Amino acid sequence: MAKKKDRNRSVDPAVLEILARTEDSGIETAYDRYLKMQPQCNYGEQGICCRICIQGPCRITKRADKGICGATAYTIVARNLVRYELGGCTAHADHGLHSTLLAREVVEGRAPDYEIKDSKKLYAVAERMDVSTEGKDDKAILKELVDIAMEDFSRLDGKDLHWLPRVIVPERTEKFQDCNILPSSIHRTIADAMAQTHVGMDADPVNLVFRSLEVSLADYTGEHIATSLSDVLFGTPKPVVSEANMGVLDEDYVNLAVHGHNPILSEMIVQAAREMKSEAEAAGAKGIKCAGICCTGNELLMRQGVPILTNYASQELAIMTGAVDAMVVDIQCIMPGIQPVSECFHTRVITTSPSVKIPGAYHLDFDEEKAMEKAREVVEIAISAYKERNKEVVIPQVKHKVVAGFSTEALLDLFAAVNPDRPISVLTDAILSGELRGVCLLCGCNNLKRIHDEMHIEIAKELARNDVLLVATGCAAQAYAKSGMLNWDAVEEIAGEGLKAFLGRLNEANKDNLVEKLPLVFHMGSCVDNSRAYDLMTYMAEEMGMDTPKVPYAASAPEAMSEKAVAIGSWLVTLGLPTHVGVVPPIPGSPLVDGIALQIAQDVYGGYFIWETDPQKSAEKILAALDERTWKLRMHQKAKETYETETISATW
Ligand code: BF8
Ligand code: SF4
Repeated sequence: MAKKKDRNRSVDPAVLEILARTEDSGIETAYDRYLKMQPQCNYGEQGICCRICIQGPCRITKRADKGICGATAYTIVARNLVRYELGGCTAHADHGLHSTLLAREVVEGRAPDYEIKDSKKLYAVAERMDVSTEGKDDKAILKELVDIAMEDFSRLDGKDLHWLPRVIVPERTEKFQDCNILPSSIHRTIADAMAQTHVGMDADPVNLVFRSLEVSLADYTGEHIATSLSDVLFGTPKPVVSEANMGVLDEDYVNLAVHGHNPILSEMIVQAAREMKSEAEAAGAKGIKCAGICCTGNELLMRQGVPILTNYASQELAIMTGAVDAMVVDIQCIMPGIQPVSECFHTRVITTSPSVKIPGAYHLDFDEEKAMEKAREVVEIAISAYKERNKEVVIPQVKHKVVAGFSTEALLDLFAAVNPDRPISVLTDAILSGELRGVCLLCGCNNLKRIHDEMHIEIAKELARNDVLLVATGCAAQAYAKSGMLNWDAVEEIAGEGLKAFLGRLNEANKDNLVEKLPLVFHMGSCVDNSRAYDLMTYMAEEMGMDTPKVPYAASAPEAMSEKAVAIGSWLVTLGLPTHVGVVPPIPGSPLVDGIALQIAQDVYGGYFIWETDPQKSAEKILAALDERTWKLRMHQKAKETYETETISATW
């Protein structure tokens, strides 16, 4: 597919409108900087540039086939890969640990504005973690979960993680023990892997890649802890109706954009905004509208029905509407570019984490002990900025209805209306009968190397036409929200007959509980909520009595960008999924490491990567991967019925 050479690198009409309007404004965004950055360094793109020690940078060329220390291309590529995953794993660990520390404060009574909102989830997590609940109150149960999580972050005694083996099928745990990649603790794995990649340490690419997979499992564990504890503290999402895209802003209101990843702050801000309507009215506004960007946006949409403003690539453009009075950010995926753009308007950028400060932005140290007070301060800043609007407000009138809130629990509830005894069999039976061709998780970021949102949308449409049940998280889910694919109209317009029949049956069975019909794509939440999507895979594997690589479930990250996405992609593969990536990561500089990712991973773990940049071909490859698994399953099923044998080996 030809790369677009101009700055209009998006298929989102709201984004294109703002880009066109600001062509000569002199305001620079990621869309301009992407062009200025061309051509990007080929050595970097291939993964064969090493900056691990300051004898470097060393790059592998025809003339110099080794770095100064003697590291070859395969060592350099593999080592860089471990470092990418470490970046991702530490980010998720930071998020998961923060949730754990907040839970501890709640238990100890030091975070008065928070509480245990979802006892049912608390009991469910306790059961999975083998924590007995008998005779204990909720806080005592939560304390035990906090202790388990804390130990899983910090253990140094070499014993296995507690959390991970309890949320995956036992065959996976055995595989990881056999291959020696089951982490002992999250922080220990991070430290070991960092040490292993120092100059003069590991040169063996296979050993390095195996370590990277251990890092990815530590990453998964951090995400699972984050999601589980967030549900306990803020509630497990259930179906909710909202809207998405720039049109959710309203000139007559104080508009507060909430951006980042962690619901700890944003949940409070939304509550404060609801309570401070009269202050906004006193300033001349009709009220306060919160709207989300990136994964904090997803968290708020899922639990509070807060509209989605936009996703990663277009975060600066939201400010260029002139309607955003404040943008409050917590952690991760916050472009430093938002601050200079905000200076061209009245918009206040407010940072809140000690690890995220941007020169020129207002910094407010968020403190869980005084959460509501701090949240009110943020809202006050937005209200006072509203009074200082100094430019014409131009809001693209683009927005779509969104039906979201599909936690794994919410999906199982939908299935339970059809089959209360074995809810998950509603999904697995639909695959075995041929009604559905499988499940695909659509996830990951925006990457300016691609046309913003284009590949997310095209792949999803093609898979839906071919009867694949779609679940989505992260910026991918926001691409669907913004383009009108998270509602029933999209089902009518796009879904194949099988998918339509399946969703129709669920609608019918749930008609007394649903306010809106089901969407084409099920929004499962933020990027840490990929753990929800994988829980679904685990339940399917349990129902079918087999290891995950036999389950017709694939993943796709069409615009992967962040180190977190690299870590997620790696655990998806390690946990048994064919995983498509639409941006070739910096690996091909070593055919050996590339071969491990594309082929050897499959031989060992059953999951594997697919690099494909063309949307149509990507969809075809994902369908082929699903069909291969479904075909085998049906053959086994037939053999079982004909010869009355057991299903052949459950393990991979
Ligand atoms: O954690 S999808 S750009 S916002 S990294 Fe970031 Fe990527 Fe978006 Fe959410 Ni995930
Ligand atoms: Fe060069 Fe080796 Fe140092 Fe890397 S570790 S920068 S290859 S000398």
